[in-house]
Amino acid sequence: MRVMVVVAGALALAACSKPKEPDAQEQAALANFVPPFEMSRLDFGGVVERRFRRLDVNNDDKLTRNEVSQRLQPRFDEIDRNKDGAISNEEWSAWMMARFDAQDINHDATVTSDERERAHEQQQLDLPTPAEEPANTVAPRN
Ligand SMILES: [Ca+2]
Ligand SMILES: [Ca+2]
Repeated sequence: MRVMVVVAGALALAACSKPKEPDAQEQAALANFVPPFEMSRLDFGGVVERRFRRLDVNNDDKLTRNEVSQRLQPRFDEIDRNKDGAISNEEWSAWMMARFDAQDINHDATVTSDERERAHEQQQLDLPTPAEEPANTVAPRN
């Protein structure tokens, strides 16, 4: 019965839609196709934690100026809220999660391709993604 309904639906659709060739615009869109991006706040929290661990080369649970990337150097003092010259895990998470929330325009705890694109246009910081900080890159510490 279910199959019948599906077949009938497909036939109805086929009857309605006129056959058409993909135009140039459509072909370009296909060629430039980027899979939709979606990152949950929870996933991002893990990414942020793993990046902290990776950047903290000397394992002292804080990031000093020489441990943060070139790109983050100008933001160092902003991230180091208590101005003690080092970024604690809490300061790091608070700042990174605030960046996430700033990009999550509709506040659904997910940053999507559209929101990311908007952030790029506004030249906001590129958020690290799970692909950049996969869960298996950091060996457990003793
Ligand atoms: Ca450190
Ligand atoms: Ca600090």
